[in-house]
Amino acid sequence: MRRFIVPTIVVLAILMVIGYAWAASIKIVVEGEDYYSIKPSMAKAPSQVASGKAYIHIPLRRPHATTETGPADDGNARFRVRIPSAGVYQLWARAHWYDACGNSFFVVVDDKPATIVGEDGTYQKWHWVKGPRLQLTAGEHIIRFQNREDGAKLDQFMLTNNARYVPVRAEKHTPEYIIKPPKNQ
Ligand SMILES: [Ca+2]
Repeated sequence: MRRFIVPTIVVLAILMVIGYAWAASIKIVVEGEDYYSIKPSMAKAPSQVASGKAYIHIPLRRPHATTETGPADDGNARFRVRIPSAGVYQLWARAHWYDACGNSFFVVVDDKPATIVGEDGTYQKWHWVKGPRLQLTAGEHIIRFQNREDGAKLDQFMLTNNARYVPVRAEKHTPEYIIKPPKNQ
């Protein structure tokens, strides 16, 4: 009988570990247009190719800034996100950059110092950009995407506690984690 009990326990233990890892893997996907509040020059725009048929962006200025002169304003979008359990979350942004002078946002989480998302070399194409790793407590957090350069667009962003996950296409958004403003506001 013992011959069977030991392997059974091992198999059950492995299944429990797999189950725990599966259950503990959290993906929070927020559409750029699901902001709680927005301040110009950040603006919402329609799109046939963006997820949810919309994105937010810092519209191109004429003339487009061709040097790293700093943003013209503090236009931003604020998101209220409910984190289900405390942990380290990787931020990803599904972005579309105009050029080397239009390829980043500031990201501010709660009252922490701003970090930069972007500065990569993929232009004129929606793609996922790896952002900072964030230590987050369970509960509500405010995430702000803010103007750093004109010509930067945001379709979605994602927070995941699965450090190995690399998004490729647009992700299915998860409204259960997003706090929306009351209607008629
Ligand atoms: Ca979108």
